[in-house]
Amino acid sequence: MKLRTGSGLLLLLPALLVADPSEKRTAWPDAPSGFQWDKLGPRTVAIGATTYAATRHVSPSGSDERGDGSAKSPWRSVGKALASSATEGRTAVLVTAGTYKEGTLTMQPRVDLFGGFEGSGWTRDIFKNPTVLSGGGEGRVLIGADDSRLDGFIVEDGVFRGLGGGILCDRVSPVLTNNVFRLNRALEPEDFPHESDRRRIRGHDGGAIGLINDANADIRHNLFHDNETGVGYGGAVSAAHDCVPIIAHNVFWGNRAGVTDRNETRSGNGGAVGLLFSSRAAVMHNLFVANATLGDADGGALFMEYFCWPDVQNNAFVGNVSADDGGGLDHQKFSYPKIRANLFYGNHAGKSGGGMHMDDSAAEMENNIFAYNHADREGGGIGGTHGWVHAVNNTIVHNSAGRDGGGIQVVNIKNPFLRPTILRNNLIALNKPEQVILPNDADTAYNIMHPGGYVPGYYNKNSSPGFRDDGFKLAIRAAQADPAGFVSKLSVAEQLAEGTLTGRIVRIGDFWSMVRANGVREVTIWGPAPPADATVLEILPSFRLAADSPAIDAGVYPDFPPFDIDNEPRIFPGIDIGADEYHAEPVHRKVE
Ligand SMILES: [Ca+2]
Ligand SMILES: [Ca+2]
Repeated sequence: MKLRTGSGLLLLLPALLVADPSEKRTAWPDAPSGFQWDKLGPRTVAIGATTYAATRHVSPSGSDERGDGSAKSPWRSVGKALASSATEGRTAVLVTAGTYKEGTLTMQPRVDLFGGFEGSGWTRDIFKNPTVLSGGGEGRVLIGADDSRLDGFIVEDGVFRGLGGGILCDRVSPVLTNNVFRLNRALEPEDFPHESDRRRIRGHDGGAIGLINDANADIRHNLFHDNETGVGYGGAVSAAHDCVPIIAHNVFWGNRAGVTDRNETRSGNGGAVGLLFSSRAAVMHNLFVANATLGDADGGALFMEYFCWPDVQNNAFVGNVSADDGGGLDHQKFSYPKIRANLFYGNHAGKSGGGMHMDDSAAEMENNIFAYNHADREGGGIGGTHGWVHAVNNTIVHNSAGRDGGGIQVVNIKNPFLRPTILRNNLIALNKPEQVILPNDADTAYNIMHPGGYVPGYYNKNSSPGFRDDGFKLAIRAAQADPAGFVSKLSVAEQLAEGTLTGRIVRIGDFWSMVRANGVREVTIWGPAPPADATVLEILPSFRLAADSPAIDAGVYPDFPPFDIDNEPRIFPGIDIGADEYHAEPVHRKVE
């Protein structure tokens, strides 16, 4: 087990304890709580000059033969800089705008690569100076190393018939920050048995990033879009065999798994991220939009199976699609995710679990909001087969299913050793065709279910939820896509209070997104250009409570999460039902 922490104390703990995500919080002392949507995606960061014993320079106008790696006489290739690092201390390699197609680059320990420079004054802006490492559609772009960093690059067109189309990390843990990973592909195995009637056959995982064997990469502030697996898990990122990565503050948009699984063997699970075999990621503060699984596979955005126990916290899963189960998230085969304070809006499953699904697996869920998710068969918000869930203080509203359980549908026939599902203090309302379908032994009490209180269980109330009326529509006057920032600026007719809409989930027809920022008559949303004929921008309700909501102070179950979805405190007695604790004045807890 490798450690990234600077804390000497942790080194004394047994390896098993260090692998627990709660230990990761200790190892990551600035791990933020509460939503942090203003910190999403790539940013231009300053480089600590004193950190480095040597600084090397690379530019398309430089020369590997005549240059010396100085600012005045840079090298031409990144490969030359990687081969010429200082013998002691760290080396920073500064790279100017341009496209570098050098075959597969192997990162080196103690060498940090920084893109986004211009070559006259060597100032940095990763959006103005796009610095592209290209696989040219012919090979993998990078191989990772320990104690190394890749920051401010565009990694594109890596195509490899194996694990990790963009970058492979086999038992190494680089820092990958502020990059764009796009159009990378892990191709299906040469001899993949398409004609087999077996399902879940191992393919090649990780369209952009493949982590394997204790690879504990730090993956933060990146943008992943349009990466794919042919047949394999994790259209953008995969982690298998005891990996403990941080996956935080990233945008995952339009990544797909299983795109060549033509006979639907269900072998490409996890449209954006796939975790396998005891991999316990911290998946936090990410935005997942429009990711998909094909080939009858599960987990439109995030999938895990075989003893994966990640922290899944403060993410937004929006408009993701699975061919089969779990439109937003699916956990299987004795995984045990802790799913806290996430938004699940508008995800779609071809079978069960529009927002989330479980299969032979269990989860702790608190402070999540599930809204507008749909399953073609059962479990519009949450679906489960042979699973268990402990769900406290969630808000599950306006979800729908083709058959049963508009809000929640969980069955368990074959795993009698899993405890009966437990629901407490949840606000489950306005789902169709009904709020919940649960086994008779499910333990439900002290929830609001509306309309139609669930009969088995005690003290479930049937009262209207009383949400704040904060959904509204804006008339779009003009739209301007900014491909470098992967956002679009929408001019709107109405006058807005500046800076009030960041993090709000929006919909333009079938196009889902999130607000990045807003001015008085302008809304910037994430993603590629919205539909050209769009006229209405729908700001969807936040499902926080109104001052007169019957959910306020109605929670009587004492084992509740001490903070709400916004990290505002809950104080017993008088806690509220659902994900939001009502405060007349919003409590802004500043986490330092
Ligand atoms: Ca209260
Ligand atoms: Ca609140």
